[in-house]
Amino acid sequence: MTANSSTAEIVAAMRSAQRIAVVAHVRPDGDAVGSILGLALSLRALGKEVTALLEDGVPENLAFLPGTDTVVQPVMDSLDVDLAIALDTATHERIGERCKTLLDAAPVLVNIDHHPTNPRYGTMNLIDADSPATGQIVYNLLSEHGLPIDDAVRQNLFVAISTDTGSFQFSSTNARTHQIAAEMIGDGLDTSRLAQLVYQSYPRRRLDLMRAMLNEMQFRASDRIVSWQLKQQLMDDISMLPGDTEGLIDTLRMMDGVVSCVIFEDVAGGKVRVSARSKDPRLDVSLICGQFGGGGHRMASGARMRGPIGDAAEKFLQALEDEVRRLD
Ligand SMILES: [Mn+2]
Repeated sequence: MTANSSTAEIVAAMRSAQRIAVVAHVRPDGDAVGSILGLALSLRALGKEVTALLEDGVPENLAFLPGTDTVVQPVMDSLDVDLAIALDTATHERIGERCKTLLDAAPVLVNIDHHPTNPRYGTMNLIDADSPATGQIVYNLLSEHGLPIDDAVRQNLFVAISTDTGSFQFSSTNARTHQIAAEMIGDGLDTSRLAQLVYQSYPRRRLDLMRAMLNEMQFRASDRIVSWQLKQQLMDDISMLPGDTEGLIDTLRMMDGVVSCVIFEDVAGGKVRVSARSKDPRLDVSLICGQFGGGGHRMASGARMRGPIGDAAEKFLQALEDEVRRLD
């Protein structure tokens, strides 16, 4: 596996470029949106022309973040840049088909990510699997090399870190994560306001989803596995929007004794999106997702399976149950 480029080399590439594109993965989450905007706003303050690209645009729940009005979807025919930077994106394909086509012409691709399975598809790579969020890698990069960090940059990177750590609760959270939050608060960031915007500003749809989930969730392996199937019918009934499900799975991990939770979701093309979490470090859900062509982190992974959703769920849960029983 190719080694990481030094952060100095990566910052030098950013400083010498004039036109830069930043991009993250399809179905962007808080870390994806916060990381591209935190970096984009800093580079714009340096005088760079930065295009922030997201195949699927910004989900409604993150639209409050500063700079989201500058994010564009890849509808143009071509994009002339000196440098492209992919953030939080575990495989090259996950930036999305149209984004990939547009950015294939970029002479240099910098790949900054924290997924351990990232195959280092960039010309330059900065993969830090010890960072709980890509936003933490970006903040370190900016602060170590004296790149501009203002309140708008902080808001984006704080939300990136907060969402990917489950509000600083997951085992991936480390001392540096809290140091960064402390630095940001010391510099005047209003984290309570951001927490309210991220975690206490859901639309009614979110609670409708949650109600359905609590009604329909299923337990197995002596209540150590809890799962839910989010079906197309419910999405239609409540007019669900992208982003409505972000973090929903964390409700399933609330119960004592649960070691793994899984949400299955109908997606386009008769496929089923699987999101799996582990609460026990001995249980590596990325291996189970790997059996179905997916991957991710040890404690948080995903996969895409062929539908129908009930069949996919049964296959996945059987494999998961086998692993959970091995913990005995
Ligand atoms: Mn992430």
